[in-house]
Amino acid sequence: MRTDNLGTAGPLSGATGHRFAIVFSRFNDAITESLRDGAQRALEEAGARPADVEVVSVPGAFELPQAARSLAETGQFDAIICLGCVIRGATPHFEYISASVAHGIQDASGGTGVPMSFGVLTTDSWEQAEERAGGGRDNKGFEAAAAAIEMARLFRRLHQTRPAGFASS
Ligand code: INI
Repeated sequence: MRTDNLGTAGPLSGATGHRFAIVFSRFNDAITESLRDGAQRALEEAGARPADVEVVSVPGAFELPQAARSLAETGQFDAIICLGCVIRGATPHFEYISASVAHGIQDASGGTGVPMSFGVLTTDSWEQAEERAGGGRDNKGFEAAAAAIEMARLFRRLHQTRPAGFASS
């Protein structure tokens, strides 16, 4: 079966009854606001209730892991969607910021046990960023939300499933 980038063939589903946080950075806001909109579209398509979606912003991508960890530690969210945009030409710190954001999000997720998806664009140019933040299903915010929904569902199932013969006390 042919699938799109999301690994799915039809509309998104399965978000109802889960709580999500979207954290997006305001640096390069024309791009990151489109990523946020893409993530919100995906959550809505998948049936998430608006009251179950918290949206917060941080100054730049570097701050994403700190906010994502803090959101996870509230215990209120089944998954966290992290969105940002780092453009190579715009900073000599491109490699540092990109790597620290990726590792920071991974550490925050591993440390808290709350799935976090990576919707941070790391591009060579503004044009490349725009291509990934359009109005379609290939918007990287949309894709990051789809991944978060899948992980939220998976984690709930795994945490509800006890191995055969597991003695409950
Ligand atoms: N933050 C971004 O999100 N994208 C960038 O391209 C960027 N550049 O070019 O520097 C950027 N810098 C800010 C950084 O993320 C922090 O907010 C800042 O260093 C304060 O901690």
